[in-house]
Amino acid sequence: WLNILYLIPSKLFISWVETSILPQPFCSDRVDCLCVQGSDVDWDDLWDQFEERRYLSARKWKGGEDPYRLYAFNQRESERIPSDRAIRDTRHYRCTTLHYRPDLPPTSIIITFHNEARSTLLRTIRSVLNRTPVHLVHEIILVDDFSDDPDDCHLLCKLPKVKCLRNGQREGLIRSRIRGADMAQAGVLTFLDSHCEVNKDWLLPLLQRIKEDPTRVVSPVIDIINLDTFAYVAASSDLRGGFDWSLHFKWEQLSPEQKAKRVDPTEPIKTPVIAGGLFVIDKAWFNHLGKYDTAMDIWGGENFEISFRVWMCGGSLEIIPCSRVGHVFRKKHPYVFPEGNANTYIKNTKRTAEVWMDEFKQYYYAARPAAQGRPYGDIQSRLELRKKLKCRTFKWYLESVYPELRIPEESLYQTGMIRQRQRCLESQKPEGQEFPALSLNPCITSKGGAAVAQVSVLGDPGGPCHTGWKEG
Ligand SMILES: [Mn+2]
Repeated sequence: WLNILYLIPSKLFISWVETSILPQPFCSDRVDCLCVQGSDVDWDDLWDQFEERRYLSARKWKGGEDPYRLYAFNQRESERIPSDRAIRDTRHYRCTTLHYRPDLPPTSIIITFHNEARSTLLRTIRSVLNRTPVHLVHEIILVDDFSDDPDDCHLLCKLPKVKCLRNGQREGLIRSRIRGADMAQAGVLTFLDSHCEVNKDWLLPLLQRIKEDPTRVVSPVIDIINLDTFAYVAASSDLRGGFDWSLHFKWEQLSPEQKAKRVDPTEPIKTPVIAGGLFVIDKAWFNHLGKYDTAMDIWGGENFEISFRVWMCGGSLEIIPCSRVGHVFRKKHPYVFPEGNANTYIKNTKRTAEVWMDEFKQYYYAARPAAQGRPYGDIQSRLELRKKLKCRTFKWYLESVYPELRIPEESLYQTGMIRQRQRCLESQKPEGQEFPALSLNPCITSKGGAAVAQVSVLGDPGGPCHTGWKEG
């Protein structure tokens, strides 16, 4: 009778599963939504069940509205482009000749978002499902950080491999990612933004580097999805992540010497910091290193913290030129920071400087005087973590990983007040304006120190130079 079982068409079996245990999303508490999916279900059937048009039309751009208003990219254009559009393979042609081991480990893909455009979020997921070998994606965990409409996320867990977690309050990127990571069942974590499109074979070279050495933390080359047209544009693969003393991230060209050393364009590029949106890390290594600093809010600065920690505590960071993922780079954040954008960035970077930068934090404060005297919470547990992991010093990091970062010469820097009799130069940021305005006001001194708005830095014009300001 075994033979008879073999004769039952598989399609028949699937139909039975569909109608019995499958898969109306279970979202009763309106918080988490874990769809029950049979393991043998045909992807095509799941796609058929997912009503894409209905999902997309519910929150569509309405004619006459500013298409940039909600997401700070062109929502209308995103909606015009199909969720499964083809994109150009932007890798170096040599990448197509590489072979990857057959025993690469599967990964849990974690995508966090807050009020993302449905068309953009869906395209991110669809690109992953279309361009990744099935057996390497254990699951796609969406973490909805308290978006206005819970259905943005919930409806998507009808899709193959997709699970949805919803925060009961706004937590920010950092705590949301930890929540996703803690839920993840695979041994490797892949963090993606919610406005990406992965390119051909993007995952294989990343997993291969981690399989060979799990202390590596690896990023793809991040191609550019144009925020106006959604055109997919190749980024240079001769870039790495760098920063200045104010902890402002920037892409840097490899130096001519570094370029000369690179005989093979498919070779990984060691990078001092990662941009932070997209990377792959071994789950046990992520946990061992202390995940993320959970006291950081919303967005920003966490990429420095994890980058310093990885390098100083025994790992390394790499950009893999044969892995390409497109990302919509925006000019501003589409969402509000409850504490204000600048305040949040200062708090997060200040925690990073205080825990990881040793005596070099003075250059951070010199470059970002507004950070002086700002509250930044308790860092005791992070200091203990650093001690427990026996991490190296920031001096070692500067010498071994980022010797190109110039240490400012003391003599070139002066911090203080610019004073004319009883009046001091003051920088104030008028409400709603991006740049601070200067004026002369009565000098303010509190507890022996100058008011932040009246501290100026005079320094070498090539170096970082910021003036503290007061939010108007
Ligand atoms: Mn992003």
